[in-house]
Amino acid sequence: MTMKKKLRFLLPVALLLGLLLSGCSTKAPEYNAKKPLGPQINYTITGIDAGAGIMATTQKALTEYGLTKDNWQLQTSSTAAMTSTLDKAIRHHEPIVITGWQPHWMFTKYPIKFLKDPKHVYGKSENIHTIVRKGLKQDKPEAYEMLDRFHWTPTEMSQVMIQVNNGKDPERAAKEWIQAHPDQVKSWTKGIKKVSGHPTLKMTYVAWDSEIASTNVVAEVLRGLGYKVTIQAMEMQPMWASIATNVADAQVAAWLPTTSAKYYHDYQGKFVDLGTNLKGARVGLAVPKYMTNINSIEDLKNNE
Ligand code: PBE
Repeated sequence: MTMKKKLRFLLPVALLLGLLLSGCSTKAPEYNAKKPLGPQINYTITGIDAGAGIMATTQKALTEYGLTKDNWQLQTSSTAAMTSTLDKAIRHHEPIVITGWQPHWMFTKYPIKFLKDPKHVYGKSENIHTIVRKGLKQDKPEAYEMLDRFHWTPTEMSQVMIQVNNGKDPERAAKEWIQAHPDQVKSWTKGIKKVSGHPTLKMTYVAWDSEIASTNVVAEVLRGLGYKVTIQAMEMQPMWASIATNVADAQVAAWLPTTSAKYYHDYQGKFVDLGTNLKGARVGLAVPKYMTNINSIEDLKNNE
């Protein structure tokens, strides 16, 4: 084939391919503040894993704000799937409503805002608690003392989370954070005797970014005290059960008083609550800031 002939053949093929491809990319329309929001997103809130407290609370919010009447629904997925859907929506300026919480890097990485919750369905304020098994104080007093003292700020937790989100191994990220914050770590361990013989200590957690960060930091500090610490990721219900049945020693993943309320009550009396390890967490619904006319959960309603 001559060059000319080749072109005569290839050009229509390329054109056809181009047409086909552009037809395939079903680009959703950009957010339109002048139109009702519901139909633009099929009345769907993008959620995370079914076991998360935020999912149960969001179901409750749908009922309490009268959104189920409009057929609003909550889609189950995972944190990773939700943040990648959010990423895509933001790149294309599309409307989206997600289940959001802080501390989390989604609020640093993306221009998003919490929706006001005038009925306080998600609670007024949320803290993270440390929960240990009964008898830990007698069996492993040094570990108990450290766990009791452990506390940090949302900013500090975010420092570890960002590193892990950037691809760093969580144990490495925890070690580096500990090295960079010797005074903070000293306040959790000062005066506690190192234990001998490498006694084991088991922590359980749910693999949310916040809990990956806190659990790894606490595990590393306890290793520094001489414990042979294992950490095991699981769903929320087995995590609470593991402490209640003495299979595990501690977890630092109890978002309270609202998000983990169900398990806190189900297992009441079968664990020891060591109180807050992080103050000022927040849970709710969130949208991109370019959705300027949507500022409260109430705004999802009645806007047709
Ligand atoms: N979260 C993060 C969890 C707790 C930690 C808000 C996704 C939840 O149970 O919903």
